[in-house]
Amino acid sequence: MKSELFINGAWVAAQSGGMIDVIDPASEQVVHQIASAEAADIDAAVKAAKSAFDAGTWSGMTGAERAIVLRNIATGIEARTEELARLEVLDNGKPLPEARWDIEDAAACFHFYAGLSEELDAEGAQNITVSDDRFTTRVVKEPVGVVGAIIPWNFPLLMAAWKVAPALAAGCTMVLKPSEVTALTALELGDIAQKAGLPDGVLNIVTGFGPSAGQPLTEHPDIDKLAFTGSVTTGSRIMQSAAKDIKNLSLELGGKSPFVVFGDSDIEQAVEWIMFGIFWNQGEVCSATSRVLVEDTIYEKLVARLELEARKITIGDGMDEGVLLGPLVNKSQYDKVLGLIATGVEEGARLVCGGAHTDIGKGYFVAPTIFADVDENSVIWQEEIFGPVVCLKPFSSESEAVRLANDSEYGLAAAVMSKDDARCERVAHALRAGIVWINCSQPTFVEAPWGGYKKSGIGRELGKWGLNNYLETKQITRFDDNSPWGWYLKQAEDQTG
Ligand code: TXE
Repeated sequence: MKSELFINGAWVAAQSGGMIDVIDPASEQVVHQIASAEAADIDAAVKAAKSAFDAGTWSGMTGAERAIVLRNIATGIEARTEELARLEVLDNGKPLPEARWDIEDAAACFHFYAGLSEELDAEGAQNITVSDDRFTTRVVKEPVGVVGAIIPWNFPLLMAAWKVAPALAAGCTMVLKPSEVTALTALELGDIAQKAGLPDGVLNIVTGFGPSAGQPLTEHPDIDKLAFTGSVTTGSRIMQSAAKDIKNLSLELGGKSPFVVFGDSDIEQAVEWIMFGIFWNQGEVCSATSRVLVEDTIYEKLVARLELEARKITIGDGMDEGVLLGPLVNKSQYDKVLGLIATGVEEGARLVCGGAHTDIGKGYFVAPTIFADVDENSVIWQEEIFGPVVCLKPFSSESEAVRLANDSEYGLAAAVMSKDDARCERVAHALRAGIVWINCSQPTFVEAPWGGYKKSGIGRELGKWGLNNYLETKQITRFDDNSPWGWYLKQAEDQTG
């Protein structure tokens, strides 16, 4: 396991010598330590990224040349899938099969952006027609420069891939700051990238706390673009830092995504997608469908079926066979989720099942938790909980369902289920969210745009939209006529004559 900072192709200790404990959330034991970077380390990392960018060792390559390295990174990740998946479980707590999925998706992300990097070459300069035919104008795409990327703890390597792969494909250099809670696989990515042939200084990885490492990164004058995934509070703070130097910014923040289930739905299918939508990854998913609106004709039946299935979920150490729900990531997330469950009870919502899971005796385990009859103005209906807690509420008409679904400061994702295709389409358009799922919840594809409306963020990751995040658009206009332009001469003539 790596513990040092990866700066300019070398593994170095934090200048202050500070370290952060790595805690296994299933056992609550300290299993490792990682360096705690501060402003001086961040400065060194940004300088390395800027020198690499200015030298053009990466930004000056063709897309096809960069694609070779990106594919090497992808195969480097694939070759270490099992080891990386186990590190993810140790760090984050998620069940091993889900961790394997993350690692495979991270590798797929590098493969995908290798392809887009090659397409950038093919796209080349696009000629556009302008209104004066004596001029010709081309539009070219160029890397935005030095990127500062800050990521959270819920999908550690995958969130790194979502930022590193498109940024590198575009020709940017970067400093990546993983979450202090789950940095182990991001550090291994540095090793994999170096072995894949990535030039020194192109990708720098610094571990550290938000205020002491993240903040100086967001404020550094040599950073051209900030890419962040995390909470709204931190996203807002980062936006303020970015404002000072007018840094390019993309934000993927939280969600409180609705799932609208109409009365004509197959109840078994609805229960399965609702469960996946909220209990997958312990509910620590920005797009988790945590507010479920159910048509009153099937509401009680669905709540009962959901309870039955939720109680069957095997809870335990993510390393153990058959476990479907691991511990929450750390003590502070555990306390936050249990605090919100207590708030829900105080607010008068019906607690169908769930709460702290204490059978194991240690670890940050929360049982699948279902609240029914939740008031639309309550804290648990409006606030992101980020745990295995689902809130249900009945509705009696399509317009009421859409109004309730859209009554949120977030707008990341939403889902609708019905056998009536026309209704699904209508509702999908009416929902104010960046991602809408019909008759399912959560499928995510590297080819498709990902991001939210309202407080859920700015910009889109993944697909070609994700690449555009890291590209500047430049017009090059030339005057092709040999004769004088004549504008000044004409003005002078008009004035004198
Ligand atoms: O997030 P933070 P936290 C939500 C979720 C969760 C809550 C708090 O509701 O319960 O946020 O989690 C870095 N300048 N999401 O506190 O603070 C930090 O070091 C620069 C939703 O872990 O947003 C980490 O690398 N950086 C979310 C990253 O920001 C700072 C996923 C995320 O941490 C910083 C995670 C600062 N001042 C939590 N302060 C999603 N959208 O998926 C912190 N950081």
